[in-house]
Amino acid sequence: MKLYTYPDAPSPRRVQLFLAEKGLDIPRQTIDLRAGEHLRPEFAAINPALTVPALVLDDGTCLVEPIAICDYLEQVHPEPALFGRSPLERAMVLERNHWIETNGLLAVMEGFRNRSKAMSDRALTGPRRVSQIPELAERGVQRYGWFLEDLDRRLADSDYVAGDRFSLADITAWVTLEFAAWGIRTNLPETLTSLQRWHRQLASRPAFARRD
Ligand SMILES: N[C@@H](CCC(=O)N[C@@H](CS)C(=O)NCC(=O)O)C(=O)O
Repeated sequence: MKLYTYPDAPSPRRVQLFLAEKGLDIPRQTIDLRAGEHLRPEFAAINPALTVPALVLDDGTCLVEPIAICDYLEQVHPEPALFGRSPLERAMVLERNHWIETNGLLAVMEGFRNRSKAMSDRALTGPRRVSQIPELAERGVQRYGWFLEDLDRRLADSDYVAGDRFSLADITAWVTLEFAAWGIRTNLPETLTSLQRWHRQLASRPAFARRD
């Protein structure tokens, strides 16, 4: 197994936090996105979508969606369980995770990729040139604000994003907040106290305290 990654970018960071929480260390190679290494033919031969993470299995299969990579690792290494421990818990983790991806991660991505100078003809990942839409950047930032308010309300009723147990959904939410801090320069408002409490709780976990 080998993981192609770039630790500073949100999607690979999700997988790396998942691995750290599992206590797994698998061989990895950094693909420097800033240097454009993901656009080179050598990496296109591994992942034609030109994105990281990419997990190449021993039989040559390549998984490129964080949810699929994490699910595979969960099946192969079930402990500690990060997708819940019952059918209902698993459904809640997947439900919340999808909600965070759609309303949080995607909103930040729209905000970042549609206004960053470095992304001027790369508003979407992949091999095609895609122009920026400034209005989409604005809407992404607005949508992220709504996401934070909604997440804060949800966290008023539970310790973690998908209930009383730490899960993949917490990793996705944490990475979304990190991405927003540098990607659209939006930090967590002091007024969102449940979110602040959750954030302190996660920051004390060893996997979250270090960067690798
Ligand atoms: N479908 C994957 C896409 C992964 C993705 O977009 N990765 C970004 C880094 S976070 C990337 O490789 N970007 C390359 C680029 O900007 O061209 C996901 O939803 O996570």
